Amino acid sequence: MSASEISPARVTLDPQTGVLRGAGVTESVKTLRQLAGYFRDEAARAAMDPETVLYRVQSYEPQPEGVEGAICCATTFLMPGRVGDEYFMTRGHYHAAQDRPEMEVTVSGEGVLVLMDENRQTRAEIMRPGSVHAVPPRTAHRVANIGTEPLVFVSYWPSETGHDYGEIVARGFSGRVRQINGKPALVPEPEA
Ligand code: PAN
Ligand code: ZN
Repeated sequence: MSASEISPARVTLDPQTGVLRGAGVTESVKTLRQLAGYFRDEAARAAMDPETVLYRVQSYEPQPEGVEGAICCATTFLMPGRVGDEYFMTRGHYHAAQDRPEMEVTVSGEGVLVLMDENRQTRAEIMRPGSVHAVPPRTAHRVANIGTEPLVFVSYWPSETGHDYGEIVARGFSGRVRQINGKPALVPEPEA
């Protein structure tokens, strides 16, 4: 029997920082300019520096988006801050293949995962280092940073999933994470 080579991983995820490195890792950045219309107080957003970086995402997708055959992962680095009383947050989305779930694992920082089902019922879970969150099928998900340092978390989803941002652009979430009397709260948002 001849020994075959044991090869190193082509991609690494630093467990301390969440940084993904290696062949096929891509990175994207979202600034305040790109989140026009997402926050409750659009005037406050428009008055801030549009080049303010809200979050960066490093992704490792072994198959292209929408093509089955892999599990993808991505680290999101979400900065601390607020637009008015609303904490910095990701855009949020449903999955295009609606029956596909997701998992979030928090690396560092303090956040809130907002989950909205297809009946627009919204609930939220606290994200802390080590917390693991199952996002069920047919559930829109968004993350808010309620802390003072970057919130870092890793997401896992099947490659065939695809992302659907349209419904959130059109109708938003039915609850927003806002600072009320100095503390974060999930506040119901009446539809316009
Ligand atoms: C995450 C998100 C990431 C950025 O990787 O894509 O946190 O949020 P938005 O995509 O909503 O801007 C994920 O949910 N992947 O499916
Ligand atoms: Zn997702």
